[in-house]
Amino acid sequence: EKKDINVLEQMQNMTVDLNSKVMLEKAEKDGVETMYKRKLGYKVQCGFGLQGVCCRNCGMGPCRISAKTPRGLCGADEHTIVGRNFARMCAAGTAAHSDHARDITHTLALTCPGGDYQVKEPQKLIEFAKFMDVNPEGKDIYELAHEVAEVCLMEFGKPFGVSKLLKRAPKVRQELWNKLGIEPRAIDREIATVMHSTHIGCTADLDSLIHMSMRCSMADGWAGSMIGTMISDILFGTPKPVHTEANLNVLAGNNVNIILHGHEPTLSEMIVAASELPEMQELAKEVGADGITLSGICCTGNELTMRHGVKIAGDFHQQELAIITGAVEAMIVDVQCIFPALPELSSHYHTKFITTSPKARITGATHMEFHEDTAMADAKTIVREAIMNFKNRDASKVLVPDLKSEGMVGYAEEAIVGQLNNVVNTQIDEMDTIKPLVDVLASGVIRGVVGVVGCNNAKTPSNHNHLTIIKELIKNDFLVVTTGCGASAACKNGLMLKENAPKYAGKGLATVCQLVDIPPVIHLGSCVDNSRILNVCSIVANACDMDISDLPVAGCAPEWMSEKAIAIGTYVVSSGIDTFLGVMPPVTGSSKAVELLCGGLKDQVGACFFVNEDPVELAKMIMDDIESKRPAFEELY
Ligand code: SF4
Ligand code: MSK
Repeated sequence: EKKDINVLEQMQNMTVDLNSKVMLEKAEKDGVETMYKRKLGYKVQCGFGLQGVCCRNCGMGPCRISAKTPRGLCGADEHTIVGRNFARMCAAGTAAHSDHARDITHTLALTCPGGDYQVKEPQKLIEFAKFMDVNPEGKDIYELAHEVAEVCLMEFGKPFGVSKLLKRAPKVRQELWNKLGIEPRAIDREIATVMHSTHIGCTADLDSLIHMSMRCSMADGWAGSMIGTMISDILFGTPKPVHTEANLNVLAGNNVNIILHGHEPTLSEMIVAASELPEMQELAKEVGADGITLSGICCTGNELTMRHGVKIAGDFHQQELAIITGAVEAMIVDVQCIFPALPELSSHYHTKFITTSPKARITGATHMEFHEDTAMADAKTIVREAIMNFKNRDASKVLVPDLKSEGMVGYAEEAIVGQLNNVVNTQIDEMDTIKPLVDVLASGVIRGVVGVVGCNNAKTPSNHNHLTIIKELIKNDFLVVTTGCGASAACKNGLMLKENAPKYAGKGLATVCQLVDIPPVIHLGSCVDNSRILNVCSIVANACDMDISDLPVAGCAPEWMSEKAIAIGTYVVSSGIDTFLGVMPPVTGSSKAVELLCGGLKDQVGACFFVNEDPVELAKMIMDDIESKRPAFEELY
């Protein structure tokens, strides 16, 4: 008995989310396992892995670098092994984001009048077509959509030239990338190049490995993610500020609860449409429910909340806890960040765990494959399956914790800039329009803008770093923009409520929030939407005739865990934005890698990584860094 209490307390100490603590207690009572429990089993994690000095890139390995074995069997030293492992993380992250973008682009190619997928933002399509050198003159909007899709798909595998999308960046930055040789070519080519060059017997030079990591990650941020975000807006609409609620209490008592988890909006948008059909609503009533409640986890949650106000059930670390409420009829997943533990966990409750993508099948799941060309029919089948499962809910197993918070979400570039100009959805390439944003920055009313983004990591208590850093920043008049699970953490804790600006924000920021009616923490969307941050930075830098590295901005991933986050951090640094991490990447086994990533890159691209596991200290480092840039920025402006 004593031991159990101890275990529970230890698990509860691994999160600051009060709902999560309640659900961990229920997990113990129900006798089910969660990530928190498994983490307790990992008393000591592998030191070689933590330092990035384990190599298994060939069958002679694994080789692990230590004082006794300073080289792998092939002679690779710690710098080569760490560099190769880092590059492969960047390649995996780039592949994930960009493959997501590829699917969205294929969906654009499927659009037709009256079809399941249509062009919701024709004007944005026309502007994007021009940007991609496609002439929209005299073309039907669907003819144009198909042509743009083809041109974008070429960005994945074109044989010659660098990414077309780089021209969004300030000229001076483009020239720097060119000089350094880190302009990404075709997206798939950059991923393949990293995989090839990190094969046994290829690159054994740290500088070169980090350079190819940067070029590959740039293919993520400036090409793959940029395309993913742009085409999502064209297909599903540019997000506009909308009210939402967040945390597990959004699960409704007598409704059919469907949770969408994963990343790609092609599936989830169709599930939203299917669940709103009268036939589905009626079916829900027939089975004894009051209605259907959709909610989201991870980036699908962000995509849906910012376009439809669909509620956020939770973040990455709450995916198991949602099922443990016993109130979820179906968890529908597509790709990325989905725990393989979920099918087994679901089997203890009535929850149907449904995989939909051939790219992410999980043993034990109900697999109901979703195809874009039969999208609505597939979505209806899946929603029906969830509704029919309502009768299996066991009231004795249900416990929905009490807390949720409200917030305003869905600030795309247009809304951020437009709202500061008091006009939503305006054109944003004119200095006139962007001037209010630059003015509040230059005057120092807002000291800087920080993108606090990314995951939850079991190396830190869930949400603790995110919340500590965000609160420190806004208290000191730094505006925070956020995406991914960081955004969920902020929303769950009331930081996206305009009314809370006076409570949490410093005087300058609170005044701006009140004047232009924005919350102190701005919801920018999902992980691929970090490309929106690049976009806004470019617009501001171009308007001020500066480089991105001159701006009083920073990136921060306080609880990063995924390979995508490493790719994001690397493209953000390559774009000239200092990036602050709350968890050390697996590079400490190479002193040269640490020196380069956390210092040397500054001389090359004007930015580098900073790492500190204490969130208060990390926040201070961010603020000091931005303050050190302010005099030059003010002078330039
Ligand atoms: Fe060992 Fe070299 Fe093979 Fe890596 S590539 S496993 S260091 S022999
Ligand atoms: S979902 S990548 S845990 S932010 Fe995009 Fe959250 Fe990180 Fe997955």
